[in-house]
Amino acid sequence: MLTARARAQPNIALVKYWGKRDPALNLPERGSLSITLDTLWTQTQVSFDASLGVDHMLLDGRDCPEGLARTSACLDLLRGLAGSHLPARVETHNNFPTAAGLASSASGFAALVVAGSAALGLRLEARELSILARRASGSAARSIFGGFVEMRAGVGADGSDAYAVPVLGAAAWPLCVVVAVTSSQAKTVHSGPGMQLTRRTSPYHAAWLATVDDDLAAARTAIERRDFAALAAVGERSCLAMHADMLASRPALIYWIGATLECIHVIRELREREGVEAFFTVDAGPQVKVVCTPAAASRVAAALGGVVGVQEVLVSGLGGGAHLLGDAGAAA
Ligand code: 2P0
Repeated sequence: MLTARARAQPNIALVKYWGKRDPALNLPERGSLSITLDTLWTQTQVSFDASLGVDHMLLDGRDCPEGLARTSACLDLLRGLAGSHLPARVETHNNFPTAAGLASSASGFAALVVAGSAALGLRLEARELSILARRASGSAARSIFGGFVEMRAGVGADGSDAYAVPVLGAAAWPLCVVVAVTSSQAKTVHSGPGMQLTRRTSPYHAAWLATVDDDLAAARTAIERRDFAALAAVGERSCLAMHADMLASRPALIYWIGATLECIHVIRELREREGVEAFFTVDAGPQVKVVCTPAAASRVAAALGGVVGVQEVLVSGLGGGAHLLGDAGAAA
């Protein structure tokens, strides 16, 4: 039996990804920029074993038939590289609530690619791992790396230049992320189909895409200078422009609920009236993620916890990239 275990953390995009130029190869229309978290993680063990017959997947100890197709498709890429036809058993565990809207697909597929490739004896560079993770889920390409990470959209039709690169290590600017969980309902439109709907029908899509390159440049400069106010400005405007594009889809994609908007107002007020270094971002769901300095984290957590409709508040620092667990050491 060939087996390996890996751990990866979710990431939160500050300059957002919304739109695919090639859905089959999962190529993004534009780049994106994210921060990788630390205390929240997915841990995955992959065991290739001829006696299994077919692939199996367990999520938090339970059979997960709904996750099997994407998992097997990702393993097929690894098997193709290794010239293997062995079926696999995948056991994966998240230490955070899946309903927290923390892109468990990002940490999940990053951990799967790192563990699966190691189990098959493939010695892949971090860039190759990022490309393979991207094929499974666009945001997973970023969770291969820690700290501040930029996803490059690339221009090639084959996707060989569409991968993530590290921008700045987690310790070099140790920010915090406070997550306000406002709903535990499963999302109605998943990111993949949502992006396709927006690209096809939103009259604002070209305008959204036109913002991304300038926002990436502004975010890079803010990170280089450790300029929190500049990062806050770009982070909030990228999030809001993406949601404007989603809202203009036909039918409309409205991922927010009332508590989402209430959290946004609370964070803007904390910053504008009291000078608290914090800014919000929201993904394809109703949860609000607030990026702040470590000094502001308890203040932000208390403020979000006081919003009617907020069910849970999670706090994380920034962390490292996906890595192997056990004797094999770190992969990235
Ligand atoms: C992001 N999101 O940049 C954006 C913002 C959601 C909103 O990346 O179809 O689950 O698997 O490539 O990676 C979520 O998209 O999409 C996402 P697929 P994924 O974080």
